[in-house]
Amino acid sequence: MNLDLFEPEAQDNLLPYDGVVKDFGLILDHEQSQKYLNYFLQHLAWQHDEVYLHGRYYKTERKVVWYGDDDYQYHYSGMAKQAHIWNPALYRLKQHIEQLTGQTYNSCLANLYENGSQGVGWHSDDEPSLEAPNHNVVIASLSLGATRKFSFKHKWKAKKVDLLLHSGQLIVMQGQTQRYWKHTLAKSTRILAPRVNLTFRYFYPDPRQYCGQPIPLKS
Ligand SMILES: O=C(O)CCC(=O)C(=O)O
Repeated sequence: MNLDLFEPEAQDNLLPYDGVVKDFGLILDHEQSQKYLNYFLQHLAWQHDEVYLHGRYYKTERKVVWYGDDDYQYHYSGMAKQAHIWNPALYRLKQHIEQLTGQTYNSCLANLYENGSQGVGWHSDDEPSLEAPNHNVVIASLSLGATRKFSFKHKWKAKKVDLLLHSGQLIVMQGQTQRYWKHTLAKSTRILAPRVNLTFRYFYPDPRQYCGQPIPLKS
């Protein structure tokens, strides 16, 4: 796919304090977003996610897949996941997003919501493997497909920020965002179309290098 891409400027911080979320607006036009959506729906190795919460295993309705520079093992929600080596179209998008955001990403966690009955609950992406020594986690998040409501709530203060994420829109969560804020993708039965979300991240293959605690590996 050889797609021309816009060069948007990031807007000011969408959070009032304790973190930075930048909106780069639409980095793909409608036709480009639709092409990428259809391509990724068909060509990424989607699987239902598995999480271990409160002593029980659950399979999520949404599907996920993780790609990266290497076959990294990644841990979240009590489970170990294995990355696939980059899909070429995903890699090209990663390079473009690196140029736009001035950051480097070595992995991408992709999410597929078949329709509005699927979402993701309140959480923060604060695993040690994503944290640089200064706790700065940078996550570039590109939306493709159905417009969905994405919200932040502060972990300790009564503050909430709601956004609508449109097809082709890029936001970047950085600074102390994951430390102070949780985020969620709300469900809505009125939404019938699929949405793919690509979260480009920098993964630290040996988190023990950056924090004192070893992470127990699950078999
Ligand atoms: O689909 C989204 O926009 C959110 C995904 C998300 O919260 C995550 O991957 O941590």
